[in-house]
Amino acid sequence: MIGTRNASQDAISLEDKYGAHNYHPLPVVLNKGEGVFLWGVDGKRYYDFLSAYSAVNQGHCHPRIVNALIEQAKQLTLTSRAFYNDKLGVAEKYVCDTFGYDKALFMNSGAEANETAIKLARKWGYQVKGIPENEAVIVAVSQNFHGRTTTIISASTDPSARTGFGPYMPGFRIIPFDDRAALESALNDPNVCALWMEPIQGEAGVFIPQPGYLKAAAELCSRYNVLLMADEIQTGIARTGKMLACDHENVRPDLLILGKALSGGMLPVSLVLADDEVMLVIKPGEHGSTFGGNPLAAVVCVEALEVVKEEDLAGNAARLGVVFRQRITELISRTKLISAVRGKGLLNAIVVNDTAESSTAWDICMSLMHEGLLAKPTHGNIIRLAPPLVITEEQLHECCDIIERVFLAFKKK
Ligand code: IF1
Repeated sequence: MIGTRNASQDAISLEDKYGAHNYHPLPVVLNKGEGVFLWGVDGKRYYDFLSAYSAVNQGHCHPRIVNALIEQAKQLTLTSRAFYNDKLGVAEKYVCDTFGYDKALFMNSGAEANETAIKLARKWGYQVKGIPENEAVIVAVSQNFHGRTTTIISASTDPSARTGFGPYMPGFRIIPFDDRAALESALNDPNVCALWMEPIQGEAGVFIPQPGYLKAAAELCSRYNVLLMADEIQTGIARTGKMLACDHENVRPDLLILGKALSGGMLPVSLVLADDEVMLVIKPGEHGSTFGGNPLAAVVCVEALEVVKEEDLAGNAARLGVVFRQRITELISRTKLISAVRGKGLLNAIVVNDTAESSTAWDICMSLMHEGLLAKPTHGNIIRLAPPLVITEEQLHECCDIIERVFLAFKKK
């Protein structure tokens, strides 16, 4: 055991000495993943209740997706878009058919997909809506999270995401999330080209808007000729119990932004889907990326989505999400430490009954870790709980037993 303790400490020390300090990870060093499980270098097995921020909805190292990756990696991984390859068009057709759009633009990170959507919306605003050049406005909502680039954080209301990184990109107007009146007054500005939001706010702490808000937003966008850009990078790919969170209200965004589980956690793949009127405003040479649309990502993306469909991960997430929230609701009646549980499908959060500045949520996650379950607080006192969507009901109950044990035994510091 000494050996593995040193292995853990060595890994942590290496990152501390040679890596940027842009994260504060839980003190666990992992070296293996399979399905809902992760293993530490000491051989301890954990349930993963973060799913790499919903990038491994299909479970860690899903064999079908790994095999697709390996076979393509032996054949051809990257051509750049200077030439065609035999896999990208197949993947573009597959995602257009899957999500119901005319065209797809593959990128790599979620932030890049959001940046792509911003460029498409602005250019559509000038060329189609007739907004005067350089005056396009994109309406975003408070407590948003769309990525870490300097343009994206220009629309952020989170000081930790934006402070110290100015000057900021102009052209964003922030309105309160889940506020219909604010929507109406913002969208009737003729210079507004798009409304940009997550259907459910993940990073903010799993905030679900009032029923009908998304539908109302779509209707107002249609009335004022504004594009609805839905960032489903975290809520998409079956996480909330339907293929897309927008599906819960039958809303079809004008730009659909995907990432994370699009590759089952194998490699960065992101995507913007839109119809021709929007997508074709970008002409050859006006946008791109070295790895965007590479054949390896294209093959992995198709297999990752096939797994979601064939294993009915949305149905599993819907069904087990109800079981999870019932279990935690029962627990609330037995502890003063939880003030709420909320979520949709298997994107859930527990609100710890303490201040955001307290270390209680962190301390609880440390106890969960010792009991074999990995989760991490977001924004102080909120613990996001999002296992891979391949989890079984039996495993979910075992995890709820762990959560229950930890909360009932926990003593605040
Ligand atoms: C970090 C958060 C989650 C996202 C949504 C775009 C992106 C993300 C809705 C950007 C990425 C990740 C980024 C990672 C931690 C994680 C996160 F806490 F930061 F906000 F999930 F909630 N839209 N979220 O959730 O995609 O460029 O990362 O591929 O930056 O700390 P990316």
